[in-house]
Amino acid sequence: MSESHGPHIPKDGEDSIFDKIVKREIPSTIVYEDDLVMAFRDIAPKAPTHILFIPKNRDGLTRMFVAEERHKAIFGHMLWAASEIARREGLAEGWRLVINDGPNGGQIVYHLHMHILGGQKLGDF
Ligand code: IU
Repeated sequence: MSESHGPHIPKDGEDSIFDKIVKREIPSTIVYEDDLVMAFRDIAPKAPTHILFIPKNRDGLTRMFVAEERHKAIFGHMLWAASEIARREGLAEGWRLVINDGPNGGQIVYHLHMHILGGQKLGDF
């Protein structure tokens, strides 16, 4: 990470950090990929299993708050992908799906993504 602090907000027409991961310009440990989504291990894991997954085509989805009608299908697909990734990771004991949205939600990277957290009993919040 070049700038580890502060939000990573791609400018119009520029790649986000996660776009660069999709293009394999930044290395990552990919755990799942299909036509629409890519999942990879978080570089600073907050649980034994910590996976991020993203729409490969950001299509304006910097954050959940700006979602439009046309994004309904990708949200449905991402929830299905979450269940598939959880099964592949052996998270039968339970896990958590998290979306941090906007400054108060603690969002750092402005390319919509979901976190899968598991591998231990997770704390209350
Ligand atoms: P957030 O939901 O925007 O707060 O989460 C961003 C996550 O992306 C955070 O857990 C980082 O550790 C993670 N991450 C990463 O895995 N690889 C990167 O190059 C960058 C952030 I920048």
